[in-house]
Amino acid sequence: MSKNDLIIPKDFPELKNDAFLRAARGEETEHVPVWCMRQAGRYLPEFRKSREGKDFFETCQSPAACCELTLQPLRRFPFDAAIIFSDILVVPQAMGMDVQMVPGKGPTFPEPLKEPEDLQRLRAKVDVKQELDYVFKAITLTRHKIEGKVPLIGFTGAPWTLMSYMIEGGGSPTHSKAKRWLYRHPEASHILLGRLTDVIVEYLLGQVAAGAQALQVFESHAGILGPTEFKDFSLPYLRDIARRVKDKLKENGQDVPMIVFAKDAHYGLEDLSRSGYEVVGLDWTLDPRSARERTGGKVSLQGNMDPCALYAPKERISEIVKKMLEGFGTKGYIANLGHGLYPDMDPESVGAFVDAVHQHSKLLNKQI
Ligand code: 1CP
Repeated sequence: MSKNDLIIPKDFPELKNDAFLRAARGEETEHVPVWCMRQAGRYLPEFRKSREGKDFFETCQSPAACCELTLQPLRRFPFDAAIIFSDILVVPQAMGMDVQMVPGKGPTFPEPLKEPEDLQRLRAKVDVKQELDYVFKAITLTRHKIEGKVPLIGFTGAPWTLMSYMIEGGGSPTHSKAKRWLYRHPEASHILLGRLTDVIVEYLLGQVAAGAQALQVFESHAGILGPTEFKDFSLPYLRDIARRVKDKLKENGQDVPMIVFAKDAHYGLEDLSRSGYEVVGLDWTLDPRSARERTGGKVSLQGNMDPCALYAPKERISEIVKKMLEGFGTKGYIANLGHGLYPDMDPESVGAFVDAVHQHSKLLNKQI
């Protein structure tokens, strides 16, 4: 195979481990599949070495670098899925905003949106194929290089989460600038959320065309909204994304499972379970049994161990995992953390987590 063939999205190697895809569809699996949010991240020394001295978004724009970073955790741990290395903020960049990764500070927008007039600064028509082609190339290359070991997940930020970064200009404890828009400029907020939704739909479809086998939508800032604002400014767009992506894929005879992860949206769990996604991702504030009851077996669930439980000794990690598996049950369940791994976590603890999920779920399956 020549180098160029690796960026053509066809003739991908056959998938060997489909446990993640089957669990996403609610089917039985021999073991519960497991992956970790931020599994390609700074807790791995090889990740820090690859990233050393390189600009974050330049790395995101290099398909070869994204492929390498995506594959690194798979060389260490028997994860059942990989997530493409990228960032949610590539979407505001594609819409014409400048975003820089400032070491020690995180993502920064030098010129955030301040007032509704600033929407004029965004590109009127976003050529998703052209602007985000580097992500599509990274997905295609990785899909070839992963050699069918596990499925490759594509992702995006959800409209509200992206809107909040575009207005705040970076991370924020209160998101009060972005929430000010919701209360003061509801119409302009809906216009922005609608424009983000249009780009996101095209972006996700492009990721599937490039080779993504599942899609996760990160509504990381759901928890900053209350139930009323969530129903008004987040949920309709999450639904719209699932419906439009699924309709279009169906037209092409395709179907990929979609996961919605709305962090801290415990108030919206019932709504999320009816929002058109196969899987609902949960943060650690939800009890597994009650999450199953509240979602009525309609969707598969993903999550939700407290990431900080990885600071516990290995034996304790194993006990926590066992309890989590008993709570969720082993069918229609994908094990994960309730949020991303932190940079100071010990890779060995991540290995202990993955092994505990595989071991306990096989044992629990035998007891049924
Ligand atoms: O150089 C570095 O290592 C910087 C740290 C880092 C990494 C590893 C950032 C900066 N982004 C990423 C990669 C990334 N981001 C992935 C890919 C790989 C993987 O998960 O294994 C994914 C899925 C994301 C998604 C992402 N970026 C989210 C959603 C998930 C979540 O954490 O809730 C969010 C909110 C971001 C924004 C972002 N990017 C980076 C940081 C530090 C942040 C958070 C900033 C803040 O709000 O304070």
